[in-house]
Amino acid sequence: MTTAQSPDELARNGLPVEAEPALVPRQTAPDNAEFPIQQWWSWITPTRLFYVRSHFAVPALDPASWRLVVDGEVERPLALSLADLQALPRQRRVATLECAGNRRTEFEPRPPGVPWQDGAVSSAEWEGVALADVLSLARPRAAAQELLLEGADQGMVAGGEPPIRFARSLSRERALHPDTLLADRMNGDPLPADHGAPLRAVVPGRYGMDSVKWLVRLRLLDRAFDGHFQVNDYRLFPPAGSTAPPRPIGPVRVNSLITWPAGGAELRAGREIRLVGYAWSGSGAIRDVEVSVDGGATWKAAALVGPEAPHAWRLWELGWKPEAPGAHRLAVRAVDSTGATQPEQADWNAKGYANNGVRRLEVQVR
Ligand SMILES: Nc1nc2c(c(=O)[nH]1)N[C@H]1C(S)=C(S)[C@@H](COP(=O)(O)O)O[C@H]1N2
Ligand SMILES: [Mo]
Repeated sequence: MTTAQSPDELARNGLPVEAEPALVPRQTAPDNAEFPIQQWWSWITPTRLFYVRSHFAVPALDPASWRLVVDGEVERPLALSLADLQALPRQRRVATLECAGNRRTEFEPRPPGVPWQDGAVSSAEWEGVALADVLSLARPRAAAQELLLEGADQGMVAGGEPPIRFARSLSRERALHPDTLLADRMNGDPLPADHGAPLRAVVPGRYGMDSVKWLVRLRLLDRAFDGHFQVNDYRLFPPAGSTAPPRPIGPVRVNSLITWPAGGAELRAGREIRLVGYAWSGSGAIRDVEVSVDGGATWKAAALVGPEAPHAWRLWELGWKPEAPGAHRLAVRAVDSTGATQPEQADWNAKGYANNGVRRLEVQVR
């Protein structure tokens, strides 16, 4: 069983791959880039290939003078240094992060926003401390309903002045969940600047925006946070002209992708290859992955391979020997342990979030 494949190993699979996979830029200043999902298949995404989604320029933070302020509805306001945090019990979790805008470009018509294809998703081993342990030092009051997480990064947003910081709130329950971390290490190394150094939140099961990077403040609130990134962004907005209220995005939806072959690949008739890919869900384990090589007429169960963890994606694979020359339409869909599966097409929404429609692509057999 192979769970990580270098370009050489992939080429032996009969599929053309780049020699040096690299992040795929989708926007510059600030830099936003995708994991090259057609070029790499492993449970843990190498840090240099982990997608980057930043609303503003990366803030320069000096780890020596950096402090994490904990205030608001607490008995004991705090300003913690990195050393203070590192003295708490250490935790490690493998968790997948997916940007809510992943697969936005597959919506028709295409909503505005970073033009993500399907690589705004990656997995890493995060190391740090439980957010609950940090909060218990500050002793939240009974009135505390939400936890506001503030990043040090700031900039202007449409329709607003002065510059604002990136900030998101979590329910009290989610903030105290034992799997919600404040991470200072990623894949065994100190957290890199792009991914939130010196400290970021990692909120498994939720879309990426809750995993606030460059954390500088945790503020307990006695009411619902109504800042820009909570109410003007990151909700499912109806089409223009509709009076329907925006809906919450909710947990990461069950989703799956085909790594190989890529759309447009040329395969040889009579030669067996392995179809491989990823499947994940924010609500439970992946129970099944089904693959079709005939446009969705028939489906076969793929094998789930490699390691598993409660908040991490699963690798899948399926052998296939294409016989008939011509175009073949491939499709993949996953089912999670709650029984949730992928819709033929996800509901269109004005900002293009949470697209988990059945993934389809076409390959040529010669
Ligand atoms: N401070 C801050 N935190 C942030 C963001 C940001 O712009 N600023 N982007 C969020 C979004 S939308 C996503 S998808 C994830 C991406 O994390 P990554 O860049 O490590 O992949 O970070 C989240 N945390
Ligand atoms: Mo995101």
